[in-house]
Amino acid sequence: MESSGAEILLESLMREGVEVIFGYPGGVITDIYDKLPSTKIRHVLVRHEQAAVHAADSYARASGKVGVVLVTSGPGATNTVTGIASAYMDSVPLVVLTGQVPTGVIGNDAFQEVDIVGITRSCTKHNYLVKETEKLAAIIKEAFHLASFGRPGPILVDLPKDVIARKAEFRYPRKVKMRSYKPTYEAHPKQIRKAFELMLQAKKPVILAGGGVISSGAHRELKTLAEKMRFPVTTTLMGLGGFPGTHELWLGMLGMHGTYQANMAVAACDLLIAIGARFDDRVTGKLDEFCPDAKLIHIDIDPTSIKKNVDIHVPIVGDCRNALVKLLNLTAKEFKDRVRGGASDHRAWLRQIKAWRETYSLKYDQAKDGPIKPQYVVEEIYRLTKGNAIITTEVGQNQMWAAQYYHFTKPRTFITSGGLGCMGFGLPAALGAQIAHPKKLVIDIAGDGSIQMNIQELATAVENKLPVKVAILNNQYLGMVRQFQEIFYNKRYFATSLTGAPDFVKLSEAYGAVGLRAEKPSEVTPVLEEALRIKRPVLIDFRVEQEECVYPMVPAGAPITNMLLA
Ligand SMILES: Cc1ncc(C[n+]2csc(CCOP(=O)(O)OP(=O)(O)O)c2C)c(N)n1
Repeated sequence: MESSGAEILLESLMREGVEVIFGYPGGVITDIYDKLPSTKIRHVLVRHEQAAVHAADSYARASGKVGVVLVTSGPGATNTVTGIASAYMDSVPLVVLTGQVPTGVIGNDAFQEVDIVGITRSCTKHNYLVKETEKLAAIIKEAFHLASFGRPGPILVDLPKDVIARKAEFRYPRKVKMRSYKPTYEAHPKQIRKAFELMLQAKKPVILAGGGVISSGAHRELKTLAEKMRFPVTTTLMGLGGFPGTHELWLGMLGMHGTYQANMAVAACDLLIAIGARFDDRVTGKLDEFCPDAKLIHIDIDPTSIKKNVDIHVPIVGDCRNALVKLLNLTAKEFKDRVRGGASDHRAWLRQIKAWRETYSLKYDQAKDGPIKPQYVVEEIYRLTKGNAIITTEVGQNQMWAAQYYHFTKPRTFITSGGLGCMGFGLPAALGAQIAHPKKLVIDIAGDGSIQMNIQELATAVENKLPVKVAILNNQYLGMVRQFQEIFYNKRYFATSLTGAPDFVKLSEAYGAVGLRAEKPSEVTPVLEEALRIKRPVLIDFRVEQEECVYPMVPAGAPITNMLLA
């Protein structure tokens, strides 16, 4: 029996175990929407396609599954581009399904036609224009495989209207046949041995963990290795949660807004073991002064990521978890006689780190009667949730304060747009995470600028009964840019003041959510407690100190030891 392209698509998605689609309908995909209610797949109707992608992205990060998006052609498709680029930069597995005009009129400037395959070529891991209904099932199978296999990333599948409408035999392939894409999962034993020897010789070692530790599920192995070797650990923004933020070997985050001890340790180390991190400029600062005396080991599933930005002494291509398991096997076998025998004695180094730690680079004063400090709000959120919430963020100071003052101890609990840094991410991301974990507490730590980029998703939260909390650190500025203007442009503030913002409490109520406000330090805790009691979406407007800055701060392009401390 033959099925329509729409039926083939939906059946294929079910075979892939898809439970939820974040989407927005339109003319060319009405056939799919017509059939969607008769499947077991849940559809979440967002209010903007960009939000659909962020929500699916966050669902993927929180659950470890592939996120799925369905949108129409033309404007529906172009609205997804920011979300796709963000997922691409952060290596998140997504399948984005876009509608397309009928194959016969592609290239004719048909109504709502856009070359989305061309547009997204550089920000997808791969993309497809499906020309024949017969090939649809195999392409969907391949898309899901590609999204999560090797280095994860977004895959776009463009679906012309006639391909969706036409009928074909449904045959779902059992296996993916691809000759060209064969990522190396198994880390090479010789390279592992070389890395291990360097680890034994190191007097000043540091481990740098990135998002790859989380996506490969290597956090337990990382902790065991660090503890066995007594190596201090720092992470990138994307790596937060990959190592417990309360551990004695934890240095704090590295980079532009990293801690004093993390930046000093990396600059002075003689061995840096980078695991699933890609040496972004926000992490390295000035490249030629980035750990100049160190040997570098780099473990990454993506060979093109190795040696891209920095020179590496021991490259290890493979899955982070696989490589760490192999390293642990060596330490287990040779641990007693060599590690304990003093081959890896770096006690002086750990003492040095302790001394750096005493600089307390993460500090602020909350005056009793002064304005609310944004850092205090984040610390209170941490204290009241006991570190058990999933935190999403917008972009800017709010994102950095969340990263610095909420101590993440578990993977997949900090969800942020790291590589692209796109404002408007946090609220839709909170929805995606809440759908992945209905019983968990999900909080979006937001800025008053960013939240206005996708605030319409409060409607999605209310409609879908997603009890997310939004904590706006409302400084009435595009704070991070204002901070740049304060420090580097002699306070010449321009286009960063956010006067004319709505009354967030009323706006929240208008959407049918709860709105709360705190204007004094004494109100922070009671308002948060109230928000946590309410089992509905709540938005809290924290009126915080307007000109607070994020410290430490390394000026862009400077070496990471060049920290402004307050
Ligand atoms: C889509 C987008 N546009 C512009 C920027 C540049 N940008 C980075 S941070 C920032 C300010 C963010 O302000 P707000 O959301 O109020 O957060 P705050 O820094 O005050 O916490 C801007 C404009 C961006 N990252 N993303």
